[in-house]
Amino acid sequence: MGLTIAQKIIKNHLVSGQMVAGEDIGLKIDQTLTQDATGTMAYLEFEAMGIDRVKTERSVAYIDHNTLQTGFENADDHRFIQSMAKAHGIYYSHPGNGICHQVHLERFGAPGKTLIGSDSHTPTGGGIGMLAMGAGGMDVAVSMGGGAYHIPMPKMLRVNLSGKLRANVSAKDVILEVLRILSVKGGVGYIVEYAGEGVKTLSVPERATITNMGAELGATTSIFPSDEITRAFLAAQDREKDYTELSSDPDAVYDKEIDIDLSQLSPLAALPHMPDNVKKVSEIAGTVVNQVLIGSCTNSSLADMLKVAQMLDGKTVCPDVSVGIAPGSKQVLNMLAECGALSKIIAAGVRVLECACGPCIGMGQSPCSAGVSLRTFNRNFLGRSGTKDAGIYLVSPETAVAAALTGVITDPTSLPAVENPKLPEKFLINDNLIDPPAPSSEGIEILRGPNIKPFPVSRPVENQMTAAATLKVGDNITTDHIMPAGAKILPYRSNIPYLSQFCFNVCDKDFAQNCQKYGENIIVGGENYGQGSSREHAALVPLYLGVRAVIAKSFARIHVANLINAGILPLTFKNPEDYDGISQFDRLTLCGVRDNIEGEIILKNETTGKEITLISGLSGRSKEIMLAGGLLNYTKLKG
Ligand code: MIC
Ligand code: SF4
Repeated sequence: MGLTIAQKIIKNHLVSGQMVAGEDIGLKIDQTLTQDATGTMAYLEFEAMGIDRVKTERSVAYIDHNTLQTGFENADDHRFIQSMAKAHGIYYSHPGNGICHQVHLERFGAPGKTLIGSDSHTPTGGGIGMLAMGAGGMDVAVSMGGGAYHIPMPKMLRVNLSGKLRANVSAKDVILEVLRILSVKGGVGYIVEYAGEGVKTLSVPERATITNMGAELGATTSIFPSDEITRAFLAAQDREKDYTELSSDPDAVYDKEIDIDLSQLSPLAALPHMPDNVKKVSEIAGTVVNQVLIGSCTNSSLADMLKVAQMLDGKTVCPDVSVGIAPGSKQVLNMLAECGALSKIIAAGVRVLECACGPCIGMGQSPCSAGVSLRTFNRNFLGRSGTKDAGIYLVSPETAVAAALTGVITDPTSLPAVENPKLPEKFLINDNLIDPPAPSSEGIEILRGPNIKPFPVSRPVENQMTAAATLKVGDNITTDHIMPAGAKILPYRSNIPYLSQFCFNVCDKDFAQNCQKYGENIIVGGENYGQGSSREHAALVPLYLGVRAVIAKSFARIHVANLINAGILPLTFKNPEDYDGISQFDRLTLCGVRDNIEGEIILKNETTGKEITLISGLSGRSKEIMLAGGLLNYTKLKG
C-alpha cells in the first residue's frame, strides 16, 4: 500500500510504536524551535533535565512574543534565553528578527525533516513539506535532549485543490474555507495534506498561510508536497541544498477527503469569536470598522506585504480606522524598505509596528470599546485582543486593506485586481540577528532575573481522590480562556504564582479564589477542551492551583499532552450526557484511579449520590507518566 507524504516522513523518523491510527508513536525530532513566551519555561525544564547540549540537528530560540518590555521582566527573560541558547547549542534569534514561524521558514526549515516547536503554529513549516508540529515546552525540552516526541499516530485527511484563485481572493480564504467545512475540532486526530492540480498555483508563502492556520482545525499538522515551487523558494533563500522532492504515492490511502475548487472561492471572514465562524465577506459588507491590523505568522510574508503596498499606493487610509502593519521578519521589512513598498505603506497613513507577534497576542493595539477590528491573524478568541467586548474578524490582507481604505467591511473583489507579486530571485540574506551557539557551555553564566520563579511539580496520582468541581465550562474552551495572555499578563510567563490569579478570568473571575478555598480540585469541560495555543501554562497554572483532574467531553491534542506532562489526569465522559450530572462545587470522588488507569474509572458525585463512568484510557508511555506524577518525575525515575 502506498504512503501519504506525512506517513513517509513518519516512517523515516519512527523510533517506537506502529503506524496504526491512534497508537502511540515516538518520532525522532530533527529540529526544534521555541519562542520567548513558552521558551523560558521550556529552558528551565531543559535545565532541570541536566542535559548539557542539544542533540537535535538544529534548535532555535526566537524572541518574538514578549517584546513590549514595559518592565524588566521580559528583558530579563530574553537574557536568560540568550545565555541558555549560547551555552547549550541553540541558535538565538534576537527580538526584531521576526516571528519564529516566518523566520524558521525562511532560514531553517527543510522538506522531509521533523520539527517541533513550543508554539501551536509550528505547522507553518508544512508549507515547505516539513512535518512540523506544535508541542508543549516540556516535550520540546525532551526532544532537545534527544528524546522522541510522542503522539497518537494521526489519521490522514486529503484536501484536493483544483482550479486557481481569482484576483483578490487569497490563501487566507482557502484556509477559512477549510475551517468552514471542518470546524475548529474537525482536524483533531488528523494530518491534513494538500493535493491536486491547485497546489501548483500556490507559492510557498501561500502554502505556509494555509498550514499555519491549520492549527485552528485542531489537526496534528498540515503539509504540502515539496516540489519545484519549494525548490525555487529555498534557492532564493540560498538554501537549495535543503531541498528534497516529496509527494504522496498514487495509491496512498486517506481516511477522509474534501474538495475545494479554488476558482469558486470568494473572500471570507471568521466572525467573532471563533476561527470557524466563517461567512462570505460580501454577506457582512458595510459593517463599520474601527481598526485594521496586518501581520502575524499567518500573513506577514513579503508577498503579503507587497500586495498591501500595491493596494495602498497613492491612497490614504480612512481617518476613522486605525491601521497597523507588522512585517513578519527583518528580511521582509528590509526588502520592503529597499524596494520602496514601505514608503507607500507609510505614506498611506499606516502605523508600522515591530516585526513580532504584537497585537496578535494582545501585546498592544487593543481595539476601542465594542470596536470592530479586522485582522489578518489566525485567532479571534474572546478577550484575546485585550478588549473583551471588541469583535475580531479574521480576514485576508486584501480584505483588510479594502476595509482600511473604505472604513467599512468591503469585498476586495469589488476593487481593482491586485497582482500576485513574483518570488524574488534572491531574498535579502542577512542573519546578523541570529547568534550561533558557543562551542561549549564552559564559562558561560546563565543569567536569571528575579521574575523567574520555580515551576510546580505534581505528585503521583492516588488510587482514590475526593475533590470539588471548582469550575464547569462549555465547549471549545481555549487556552486563552484558561491562561490568558496580553500585555499585562504575558511578562509573567516565568512566574506561575503571579499568573495564577488570572487563570480562567474570562470565564469565572473567582476561579483562583475558589481553588484556594477548596484546595485540591477538579475542572469539568465540554468538547475540544484546551484548543488553541501550545502554552503549557494552561496546565502548569491549574496544577499550581491544586487541579488534579480535568473531566471533559473531549480534549485538544496539545493540551491533553500538556496535562499529562504536568501530572493532571485527563478524563472523558463515557456518555457525554453525564456532563449534565455534575454542577459547580459538587464534591466528586474518583475511585480506583491507579487500578483502572488504562480503562474506565467510576466517579461518585457525593453531592447528588449519582455514579458516572469516565474513560481514562491511558496506556504505554502516557500511563507511566501519569502514574509517576508528570513528565519530569517520569524522566527522573527513568534515570
Ligand atoms: C498563540 O498564538 O496563542 C501563541 C501565543 O503563539 C501560543 C503560544 C503561547 O501561548 O505562548 C501558541 O500558539 O502556542
Ligand atoms: Fe505569534 Fe500570533 Fe503567530 Fe501566536 S499566532 S505565534 S502570537 S503571530
